[in-house]
Amino acid sequence: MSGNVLISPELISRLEHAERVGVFTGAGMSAESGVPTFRGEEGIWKKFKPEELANFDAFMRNPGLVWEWYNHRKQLIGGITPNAGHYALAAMESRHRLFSIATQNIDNLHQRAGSKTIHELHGNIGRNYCTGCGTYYAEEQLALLGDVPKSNSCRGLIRPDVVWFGEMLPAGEWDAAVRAAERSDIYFSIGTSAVVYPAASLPILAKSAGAYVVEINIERTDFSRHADEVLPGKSGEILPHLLAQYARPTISSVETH
Ligand code: BJW
Repeated sequence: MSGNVLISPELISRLEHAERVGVFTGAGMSAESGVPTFRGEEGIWKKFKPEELANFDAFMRNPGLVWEWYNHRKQLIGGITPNAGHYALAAMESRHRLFSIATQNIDNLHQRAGSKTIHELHGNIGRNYCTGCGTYYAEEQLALLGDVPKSNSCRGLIRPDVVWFGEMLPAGEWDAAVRAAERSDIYFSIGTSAVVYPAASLPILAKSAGAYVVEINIERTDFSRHADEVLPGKSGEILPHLLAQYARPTISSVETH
């Protein structure tokens, strides 16, 4: 329970004075909204094989299977809403001069909760593009193109705009996330097992650049021992509790890192 989590007076005081706050989120952030995480007993990778679903070669070998999986997840994500943790982060944004979220999640829930500065490291399940000509296709257009959609112009396979294993992260989003990590006074690592690179290097980067780094997770992770403070528990409970603990006037225009 969040009520039992000890948030240090140091963290509260730091938040009250922090100009630059960076946040890094993973699947656990959306777990309380009903999005399954990847690892752990109930994780996606217990039921499905990443090597069959989350890399480009697998997609080219069996696009129907990969699309079936993404359509299932699109449907699931379409039927859920952001949780109290997403809303707390959105509210925190207006309290600090520089505030940004680097998310590994593709579910759009930070956007839907009202967060403005978001760096999507692993793409977004709501976008799709052609592997041949690069044309982007909206969801409504995709619905008209069948189970294995192909581009109208070049007949190339259309794929979800997500980052699979072995693929580079979008350069602009990555560079912005690195900049934010390097410039933060406080950096949060929330709901991620911190095992997938290069994303998992962000909290380490923030720490080496001098940030006070806080982890929020229901379990200990590879990163826990590097954190200045670990808040054990659910992000949907801890973040609203944290927000209620510190007072800072809201700032009408927030700059990005
Ligand atoms: C809660 C909670 C609650 C639960 N509250 N907490 C060998 C060969 C090839 C590549 C590699 C290799 N070795 C290393 C690599 C690199 C590879 C990598 O890191 N692999 C490791 C797994 C070994 N990385 C890549 O390939 C990346 N690209 C890259 O490196 O490019 C350079 C390169 C180019 C060419 C060749 C090689 C390198 C790309 C990584 C892309 C990851 N893609 C996915 C799928 C995205 C699309 C989709 O969703 O369909 O991204 S995989 C999956 O893992 C997804 C996630 O974003 C990512 C991270 O997972 P996350 O978010 O941390 O989730 P979980 O489930 O792991 O953790 C959830 C946490 O929440 C847990 O800790 C819970 O305790 C906690 N929790 N409820 C708080 N309520």
